Amino acid sequence: MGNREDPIMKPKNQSAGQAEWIDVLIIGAGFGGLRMLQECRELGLEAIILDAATDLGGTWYWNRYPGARTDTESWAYCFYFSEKLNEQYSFKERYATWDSSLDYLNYAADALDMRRHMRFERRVTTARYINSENVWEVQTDTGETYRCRYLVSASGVLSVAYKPPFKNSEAFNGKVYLTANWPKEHVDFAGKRVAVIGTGASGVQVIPIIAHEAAHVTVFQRTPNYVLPARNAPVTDAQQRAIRRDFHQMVAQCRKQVFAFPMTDSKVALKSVSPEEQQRVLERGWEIGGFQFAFETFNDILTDRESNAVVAEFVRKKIRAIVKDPKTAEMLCPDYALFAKRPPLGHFYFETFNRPNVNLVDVSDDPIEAMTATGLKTRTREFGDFDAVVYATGFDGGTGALVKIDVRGTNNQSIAETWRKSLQTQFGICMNGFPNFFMISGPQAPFANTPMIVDRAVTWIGDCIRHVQASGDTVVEARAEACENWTKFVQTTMDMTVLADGAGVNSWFLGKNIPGKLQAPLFFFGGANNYFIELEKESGGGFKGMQFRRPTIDAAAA
Ligand code: NA7
Repeated sequence: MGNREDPIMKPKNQSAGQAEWIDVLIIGAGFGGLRMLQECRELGLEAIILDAATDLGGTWYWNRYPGARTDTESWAYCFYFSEKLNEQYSFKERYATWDSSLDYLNYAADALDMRRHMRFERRVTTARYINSENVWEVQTDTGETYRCRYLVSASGVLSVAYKPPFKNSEAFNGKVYLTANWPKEHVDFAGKRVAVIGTGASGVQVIPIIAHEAAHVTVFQRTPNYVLPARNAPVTDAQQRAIRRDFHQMVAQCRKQVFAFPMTDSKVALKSVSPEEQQRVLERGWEIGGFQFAFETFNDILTDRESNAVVAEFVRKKIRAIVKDPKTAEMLCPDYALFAKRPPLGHFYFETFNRPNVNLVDVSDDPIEAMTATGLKTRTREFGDFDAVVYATGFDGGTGALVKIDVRGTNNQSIAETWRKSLQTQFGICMNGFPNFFMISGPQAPFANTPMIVDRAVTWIGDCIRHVQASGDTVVEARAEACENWTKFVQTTMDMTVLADGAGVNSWFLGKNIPGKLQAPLFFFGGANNYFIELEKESGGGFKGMQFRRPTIDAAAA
């Protein structure tokens, strides 16, 4: 048996170069990184977090554009491991703004005294696994080298912004903003003529806010979205008391829900009720707002195309009823299945197109090709006179952040090269050929309420490390067969839903939004609840999908 008192035997040559030894090196100071830090404490391991930003926050550090907020209820967008932590915190609104989310993360980091384990303004550039020593050697853009036993990536699902490479992009004389990398200073749009490119969740949030301030906003839309009404509201004192009282029920509810939201999935199939009842239930869901519209109404919206079509038409009717100009309304109506793309939550999004200072340009058949000194050109038209262009054009999701780091495994193979050929993981957490390396919300994990996915994944990682320590081995790696099986399961479960239709509408769930990217399901959509069950089966069953061993002594290095 291994040494349980001192689980990590530090390599003897830790002084090699100027490398600093740490048991666990975590990349990223967002929800995932902080949750992992907490787990390391429970494991008795020394950990540090490295982050490129000047402070913690991850997504909420970078996406500080006006209107940015969560699409999950704030009281369920939290750390779940400590009831006490949340008892002392007051959630302000149903959906937390970016700065409220940052406030919560800062509050948690301070309350748990985590800050001293974080180092900022360091971007991890390379990470190499050294077989003979069973260590990861990690380098940063500041020239630091670290050596660690476990490398954990909490680098984010949507952290590498995508900016389309329009021709002459330097030609524009006005200001250029990216929602995913918004300036810290206030941006004043008063009296300005603004172009917004992109109508995904970020565009949908930023457009109504800019429209209130700017002289004019031109929205360039490639694909319309099913924007569901968020129905945001302040959290009242009575609600706050109920949130505290019902914390454990809320956690249990999230664990059972398909997207880990604090709601209860409907047990009724749309097809099983009359058309009148369908409309009545959908109307109620629309009034409640949020993702309750999709999950608390009927249980076959994601899996039955005919049921989905009824709900899609219901939303289109709402769009036509809200938007006064019939031509604009038609442009805003999606014609694909609801959920084939990630439906955003809106805060008076469709209403914004009734404002006299907002117009919509459809670029679906006439793509934007180039920037000009005053604006942009599509294939057939030119749009000028802009003071600012806002790119809300999405992310290289799922794999983007890790591909940017030169991560190399047992045979010096890089993650980027591996994923260019094929994406295979065990639960989106670990991979064959990359020992002692874990991803929090990596590709093929569910895309759902992030803090809950993070919480379950980190619990699993913690259990896996405990298993290593108890076994006396020091190397843990996913078995190739387990990764193949998980990949098949990810594909099969996706094919059972309308999300597979995303292939036809540039869905970033499938990597379709990034030219040249491997096209494969980047997320598990077989239900967050089922994912949690799979994780528990694997850890409870002794980690059969993982290989535990001693380090391989490589002849060249010996
Ligand atoms: P999304 O959802 O990927 O949205 C990006 C938007 O940008 C989307 O409307 C794209 O159109 C549009 N886009 C991208 N490239 C172009 C070009 N070349 N021309 C015109 N329009 C373009 O990213 P978000 O940041 O909004 O949201 C991502 C997630 O972050 C979100 O779901 C939340 O979970 C948080 P397309 O639809 O591809 O035709």
